[in-house]
Amino acid sequence: MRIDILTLFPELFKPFISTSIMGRAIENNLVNINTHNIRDFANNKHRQVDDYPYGGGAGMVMAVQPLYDALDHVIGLHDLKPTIIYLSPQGRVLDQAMVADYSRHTNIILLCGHYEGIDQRVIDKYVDQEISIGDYVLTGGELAAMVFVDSVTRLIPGVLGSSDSILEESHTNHLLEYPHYTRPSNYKGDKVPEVLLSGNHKEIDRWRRTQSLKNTLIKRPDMLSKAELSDEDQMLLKELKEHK
Ligand code: 4H7
Repeated sequence: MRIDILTLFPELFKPFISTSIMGRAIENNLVNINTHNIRDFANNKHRQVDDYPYGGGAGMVMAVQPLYDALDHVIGLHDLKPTIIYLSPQGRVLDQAMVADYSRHTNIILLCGHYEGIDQRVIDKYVDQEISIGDYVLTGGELAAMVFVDSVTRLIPGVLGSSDSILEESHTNHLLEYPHYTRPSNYKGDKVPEVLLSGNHKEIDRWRRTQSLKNTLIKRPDMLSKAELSDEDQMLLKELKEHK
C-alpha cells in the first residue's frame, strides 16, 4: 500500500512512522508512507498557503494554488488511481468496517486541513472521500490522518505478528473484549480469576465469552445489535439482563 500525506506539518509524522510496528511494516515493504509539505508548492514569494475567506468572517482558508499543485504532483507519483481522502469533522465517521475496506486499497492520498479548512473547489475537484475520526474538533487533520494510517495499515496481511488475531478483536466481532490478566496470580492478595488457572480451555472460553457479553451489555449496549450471537450467547445475555 502506498500512502502519501499532504500536510503543513510533515515533521509531526516522523516519530509515528518510525515506531516498531509501522517501522517494520515499512522495512518489509508492506507499506510505503510519504509526507509532502504543502508549503513547498506555494508559488508566492512568502510561501503563503492561506488567505482571507470570500464573504468575510473569522479565520483563514487554505488556498487553491498550493493544493492543486501539491495534489497534481502527488497523484503523478502513483501508478494506479489513488483514493484521495480529506480528514474533516464533516466526513463520514470512521468505523472498523470502513477501516477493513481501506486496508484492501493499494493507493491512498491523505489531505490534512488547517485554519478553517480548505477552499471548497479542492474538495469538489479532487477529494473522493471525506472522513472524520469522531465527533470532536482537532486543530488540524494530522492526528486524524495518523489514526487512519494506524488503524488501516495494521490490517494489511503481515503487518501484525501471527499471535494477534484480528478476527477475535473487539469491534471486528462487535463485542468488547474480556478482561486480561498476567503473572503473578496473586499480587498482595489481589487474585486472578481461578478459572484462568484451571487449564480447562472449554471453561476458559465460556468464561471469556460471558465476560465479553457482560462488558458489552454494561458499557456499549448499542453494539449488541450488530454482534453475531449464538443461542447460548442469547441465553447468557437474558440471564445477565435479569440479574441487573
Ligand atoms: C478540515 C476542515 C478532523 C480539517 C476543518 C479534522 C476534526 C477532525 C480541519 C478543520 C479536524 C475529525 C480546522 C475545523 C480547525 C475546526 C477549529 C482540522 N478536526 N478544522 N477548526 N473529527 N480539524 O476527524
